[in-house]
Amino acid sequence: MLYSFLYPLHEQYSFLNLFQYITFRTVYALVTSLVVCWVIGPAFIGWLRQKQGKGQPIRQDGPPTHLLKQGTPTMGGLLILFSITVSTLLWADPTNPLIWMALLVTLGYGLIGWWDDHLKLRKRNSDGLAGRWKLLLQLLIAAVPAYGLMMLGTPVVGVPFFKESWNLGWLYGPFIVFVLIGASNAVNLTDGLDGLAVGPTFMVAAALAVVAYLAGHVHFAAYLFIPYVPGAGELAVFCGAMVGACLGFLWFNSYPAQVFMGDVGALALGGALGFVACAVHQPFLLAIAGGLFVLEAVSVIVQVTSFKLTGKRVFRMAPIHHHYELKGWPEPRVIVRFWIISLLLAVLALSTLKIR
Ligand code: 57M
Repeated sequence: MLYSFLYPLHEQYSFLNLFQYITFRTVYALVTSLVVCWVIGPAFIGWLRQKQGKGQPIRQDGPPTHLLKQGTPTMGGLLILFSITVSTLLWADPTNPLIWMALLVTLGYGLIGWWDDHLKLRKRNSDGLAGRWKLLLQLLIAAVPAYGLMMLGTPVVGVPFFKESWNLGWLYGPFIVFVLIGASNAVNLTDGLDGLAVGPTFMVAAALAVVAYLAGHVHFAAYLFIPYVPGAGELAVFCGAMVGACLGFLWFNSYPAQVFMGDVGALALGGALGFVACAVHQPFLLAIAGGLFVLEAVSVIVQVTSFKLTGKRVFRMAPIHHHYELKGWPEPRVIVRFWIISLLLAVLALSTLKIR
């Protein structure tokens, strides 16, 4: 919005020329969402705690250390979504359809998560929304940006380490839906320790901000042999807002957490990462940068499959972060070591832009 109102005045006030630069608006989108979290976070968390009473229902069959978390409020993801939305509307170009699709996915998946969290709190258990309804709603919401991206551009995706892109044709639509749902649920599964999901999320969002900027720049895209996506640069501003919101939430979610993000946050953030990756035509880069989320989801698939086929578990408990908890690693050690792996994967993902 500031771009639309202030940039046109740059002839009278030359410093407003800054607003044309995506890098400038990305940095201040990050600062804005971070400050919004700092300013309203304490009061909002106090309100959640007062409203939720016993807070997040803690499962009895989880790691014993988690029972100490009883009383921690959930749905802190509402703070993340509010700061992302305010900052994006302030700093991004509102005439760019990719921005509105990104907000649709983020807020739409957030709404699904809110309903799930609401049911858990109302029923005082960790069941929430039935898996089939959650999946159906995620699919219906994903279909809209999938159609939009199919209409906006060509169905090509970048392939790490190769100069050639793959043309998926009509398959790109269903592929986008798969990426959105997969990323959303992978982040959701990962959100099982204090800061474990929000840390890697800001790292992946920062990497995607760089990729979006490069993909939206005709010369950089040509130089790097990646698909040129007109208008993709604005998604760097959205990613900047995500990074700031995640850092701001981490301020309160770091161990020992004062608040959990809830499905309202986890599903939304995962959907947002999935959408940006597809919008810049680099979904495979997301699989690398978001490799921790992939690892967490795969650990569940392996565990459930093994148990169903052989009656034996591969891990002490899935997702894999619980396995290390039950091995005796203190929670902060699991969290920070997983962050280190996530940071390494984000950097490696960016390096693949040059290695091809
Ligand atoms: C999402 N939710 C956390 C919090 C957060 C199929 C199976 C793998 C599903 C999985 C599951 O239930 N996943 C749901 C993970 C929960 O966190 C809430 O949920 C939101 C995210 N969706 O924002 O509101 C608990 O995680 C802990 N937590 C923190 N700090 C945070 O910042 O400590 C969360 C955020 C919170 C809190 O304790 O209550 C969760 O873990 O449920 N199931 C599991 O993850 C369970 N694994 C399992 O059953 N494994 C089986 C089979 C099915 C694979 C096995 O290994 O044999 C574990 N989780 C729990 N108890 N809570 C183990 C049992």
